[in-house]
Amino acid sequence: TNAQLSASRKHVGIFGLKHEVFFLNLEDGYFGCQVNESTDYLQLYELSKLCDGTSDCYMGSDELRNKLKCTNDCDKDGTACSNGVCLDGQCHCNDGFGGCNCQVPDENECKYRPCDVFAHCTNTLGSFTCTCFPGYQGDGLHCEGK
Ligand SMILES: [Ca+2]
Ligand SMILES: [Ca+2]
Repeated sequence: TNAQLSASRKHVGIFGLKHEVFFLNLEDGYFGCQVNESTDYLQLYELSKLCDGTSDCYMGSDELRNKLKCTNDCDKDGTACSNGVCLDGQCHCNDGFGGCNCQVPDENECKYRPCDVFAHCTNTLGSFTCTCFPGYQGDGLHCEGK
C-alpha cells in the first residue's frame, strides 16, 4: 500500500496529471481513496461501496465499472452477492463475511497476523490456516528454516 501511494504521488509530480489515489485490497475486503483534493487523507471503505451508484471517492474512482470489472452475474442459486462486490463474475466479500456469495458472517483472523512471520495466512470460513513459506518448515504458527 505504501508503495502504491508513493507511486501515485510521484505520478502527479512528474506529469502534473490529476490522478486519484485509489487502492483495492480484495483479500482483506476493503478499498481506499482520497475524498478531497488532498492525497494526505485517505478513507477506507468496504467493498460493497464499489459500483453502488454513489461516488465515495473524490473523483469517482469507485464507480468506474469497466475499469474495476464490476459485473452483475454473481447471483447463484437465488443467493445474491450482498455483503461484497461482484467483479468479473466473482463475489468478493466485505471484511467480516465469507462463503461463495459472502452470505456467511466470518471474521478474517489474518488481519491480526496470527501466523509466523515466515508463513502465509489464508482466511477460511470459521477459521484460518497458516502455511510456512518455501524453505521453511513447521505448523505455520512456528516456522523454522530447513
Ligand atoms: Ca460507491
Ligand atoms: Ca475466518
